Amino acid sequence: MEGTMRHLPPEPLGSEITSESLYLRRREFIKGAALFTGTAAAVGTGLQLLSRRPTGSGGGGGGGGLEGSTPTVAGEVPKPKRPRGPYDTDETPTPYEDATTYNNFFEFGAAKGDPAENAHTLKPRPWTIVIDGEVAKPQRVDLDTMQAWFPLEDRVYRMRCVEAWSMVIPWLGFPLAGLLRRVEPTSKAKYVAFTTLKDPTQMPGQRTDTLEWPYVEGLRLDEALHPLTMLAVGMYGKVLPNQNGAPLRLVVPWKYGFKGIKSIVRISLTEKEPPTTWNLANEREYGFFANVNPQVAHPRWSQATERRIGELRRRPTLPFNGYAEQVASLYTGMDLRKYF
Ligand SMILES: Nc1nc2c(c(=O)[nH]1)N[C@H]1C(S)=C(S)[C@@H](COP(=O)(O)O)O[C@H]1N2
Ligand SMILES: [Mo]
Repeated sequence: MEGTMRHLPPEPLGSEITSESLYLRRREFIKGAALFTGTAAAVGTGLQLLSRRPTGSGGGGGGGGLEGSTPTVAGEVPKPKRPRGPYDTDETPTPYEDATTYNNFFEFGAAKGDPAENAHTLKPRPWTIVIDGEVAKPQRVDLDTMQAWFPLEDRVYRMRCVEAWSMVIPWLGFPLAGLLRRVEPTSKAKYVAFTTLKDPTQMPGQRTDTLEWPYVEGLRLDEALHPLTMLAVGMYGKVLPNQNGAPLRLVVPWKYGFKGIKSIVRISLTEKEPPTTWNLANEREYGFFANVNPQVAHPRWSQATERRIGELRRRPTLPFNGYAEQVASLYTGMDLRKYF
C-alpha cells in the first residue's frame, strides 16, 4: 500500500507476485498437508491461554474451545470440534506461518517481512484502553479486565487487503457491539474513532514519516455495532502475535484490511466522521468506507480479482468480500462509487 505523495513502492509488484507464488509452492511441497491439519487443530487450544476470566463467567458465546472434543483412542491427539458458527467461512485457513510473516504494520516498517522481524519491541502487557467521547460511561480500562467482560469467540473470516491479496484467518475475540453498549453511546454518537499506540521506542517505524502517526481509523456507528465487527485478542487459538496487532485489533471482514487498525489504545465515539490514516495519506485512492468492491478499481490496479496467499491462481473478489447478505443493507441508497 502506498500514498503517492509519500513515494512508497507501487503495490502489487509483478515481480513480488511471481516470487511469492514460487516460494509458497515450494514450501507447501515440503510440508504437505501437515500445515493445514496443524492449523485446524490449533483453533480452540489457545482459549485456556487467553481466558483469564474467573470460572463461572459465561463461557459459552460462539466459541467452543475443547468442550466438544472427542475422547481419544490411545496415542491420538484430540481434535477440537467446534460447530461452524453463522459467520464462519469454511474456506481453508491461511497457514499460520504466512499470516504471521506477511504483514502490513507500518509502525514496524513498510516491507511485508518487517513487522515479523521488528515487532518484538512492542510490549502488549500491561495495556490500557481509553473509551471516551459521546458515551455516558467513559472509562480507562486494563485489557485483561476488559477481556473478562466478554466470552471469547472463534470466528473464521476472509481478509481482503486493498492491495489485492487475501487470507483466511481464525480470529479469537468479541463483538465490538458488546463493548459499545456497555459504555452507553449518547444520542449524539454517530461514529467510532480508533487510535493505535504512539510510542517510537516501541514502534520504531514511527521515527519515519511513511504515514502520519498515530495510525487512526473509524467506522460509522451502525457498522461498528454490526455483529460481524469484532475486536480480536488472538488468532489460530493463540494470543495475537505482535506483528498482527497485539494486544487488541479491529476486524471488519467486509472492508479492506487497512480498516483493521492494530494495537488499539483509544476508542472514541464521535458526532463527526473521524479522520482515517490512509485517507489522510491519499484521499483519491483510499476512502472512509473502504468496503470491498470488485466494481470500483483502485486508481492504479483492478479490484476485480485477488491473490489468496498460498494459491497460485487469482480468484474473483466478491462484493463486500462475500458478506453482502449480512451487510449490504447498511448501505441502501448510498452511491458506493462516491462513498468508496
Ligand atoms: N496500526 C496499524 N494498523 C494496521 C496497519 C498499519 O500499518 N498500522 N495496516 C493495515 C493493513 S493495510 C492491513 S492489510 C492489515 C494487515 O493485517 P495483518 O498483518 O494481520 O494481515 O492491518 C491493518 N492495520
Ligand atoms: Mo491492507
